[in-house]
Amino acid sequence: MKNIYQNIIAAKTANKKLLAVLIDPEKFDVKNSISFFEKVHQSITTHIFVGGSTDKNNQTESVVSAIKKATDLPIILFPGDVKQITKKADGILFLSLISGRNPEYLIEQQIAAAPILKKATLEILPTGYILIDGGTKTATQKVSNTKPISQDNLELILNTALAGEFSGKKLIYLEAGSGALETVSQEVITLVNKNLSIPLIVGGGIRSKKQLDSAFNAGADLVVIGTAFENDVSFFNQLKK
Ligand code: 1GP
Repeated sequence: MKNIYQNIIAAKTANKKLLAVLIDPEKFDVKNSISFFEKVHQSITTHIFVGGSTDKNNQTESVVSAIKKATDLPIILFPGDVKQITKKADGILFLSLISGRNPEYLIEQQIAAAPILKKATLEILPTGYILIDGGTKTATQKVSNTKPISQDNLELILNTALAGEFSGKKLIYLEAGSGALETVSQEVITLVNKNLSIPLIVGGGIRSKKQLDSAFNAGADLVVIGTAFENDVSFFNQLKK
């Protein structure tokens, strides 16, 4: 499957909002994938993201294969590191953690990934990844050993996002971190959306339809939800097509 980015742009132009379900390979039970995807398909979900801060048992590839059998939705890798790359997915968020100052996640992992991606047919989606303080120390913060930007520091968030766009990123991802206590605020989303022309992904701590709508209304083009579906698969019932 190609044209993932073109489809995101087309949706943004048409003001059609997108929802990605984030599947963490360490937590996903492949035995339940068919019933899980029955729920997904009845909901407004448009994309499947696969990834986590860690994948200790190298399960990403087998999980992606199982997901592929269960859905035709685009499967996009959201990797915590280079080991989580598998050519079996459709695309990859080629992330740079631009809110951080750790060279490992700014460029080192990307260099290690380059020869693998050169040989794969994954659609590469260059993404400026911005970690925002969600009120708790999340796995992203721990693993990347970087500090999130405070929600109050609007100027730094905006300038970081703009620097991402100007350096050629095709997407900006505002991330409060998986399981965040506070989601990225409407104020932050509105400001970044107003000033950027590339699509905006928002995720971290979204657990209700109200929070999802509020992120969309503020200007998120694509929202990512993981934990809420892991905790309670019936959440899909509130997000029916
Ligand atoms: C984390 O943005 C994603 O990388 C999703 O976060 O698990 O809190 O939904 P949640």
